[in-house]
Amino acid sequence: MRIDIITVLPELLKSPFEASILKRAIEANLVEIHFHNLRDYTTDNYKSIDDTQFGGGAGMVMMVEPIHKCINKLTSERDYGEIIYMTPDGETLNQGIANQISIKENIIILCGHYKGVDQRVRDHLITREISIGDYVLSGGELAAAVLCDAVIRLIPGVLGNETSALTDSFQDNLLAPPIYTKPREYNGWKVPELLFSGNLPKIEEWREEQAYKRTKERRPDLLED
Ligand code: 6GU
Repeated sequence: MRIDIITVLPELLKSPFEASILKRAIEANLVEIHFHNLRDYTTDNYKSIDDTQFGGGAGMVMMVEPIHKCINKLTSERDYGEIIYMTPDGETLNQGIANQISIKENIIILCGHYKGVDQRVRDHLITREISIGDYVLSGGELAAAVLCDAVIRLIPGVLGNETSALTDSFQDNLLAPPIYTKPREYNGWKVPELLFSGNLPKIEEWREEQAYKRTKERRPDLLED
C-alpha cells in the first residue's frame, strides 16, 4: 500500500511512523508513506495556502489551487483508490471503514487546517471525508496519523501473529475480553482459575461470554446490528 499525505505541517506527522509497528511495516515494504508540503504547490511569492472567506466570517480557508496542483501531480502518476479529506464533519472512523481502506492499493490523505478547505476541493477532488470523533482538533494531521495506524496494522504481514488483528476489539462488533499474564497472583489479585485448566474449548467459550458481557455493559450500541 502507498499513502500520500498532503499537509502544511509534515513535521507534526513524521514521528508516529518512526516507531514500533508502523516503522516495521515501512521497513518491510508493506507500506510506503510520502509527505507533500502544500507550500511547495503555491504560486505566489508569499507561499500562501489560505485566504479570508468570501461573504465574511472569522477564520481562514485553505485555497483550491495548491491542493488541486498537488492532487493533480499525484493522480497523473498513478491511480488512487480513495482521496480522503480529514475533517470533523466527515463520517466517523470505525473498524469497518479501516478495513475498507486497508485493501486499497494507493490512497491520498488531505489534512485540513484553519476553518477548513474551499468547498470546491470537497466537491470536485475528494472521494471520502473522515472524522475521528466528535471533538475538534487544531488540524487534520493527528487525525491522519490515527487513520494510518488503524489501516496499516490491518495490512497482511504487518502484525506478527496474523490472528491478533482478528481478535481486536470491534473486529466482530464486540469488545475484546479481559486478558492476563504472569504472575498468577499479584498483591492478592488473582487470575481466573479457568485460564490454567488447559481446556481450550471452555476457555474460548469464556472469552466469548466475557466479550459479549463487556460489550453489553459498555457499548450496547454495537450489539444493535
Ligand atoms: Cl479529521 N480533523 C479535525 N481538525 N478535527 C477532528 C477530526 C479531524 N476528527 C475529529 N476531530
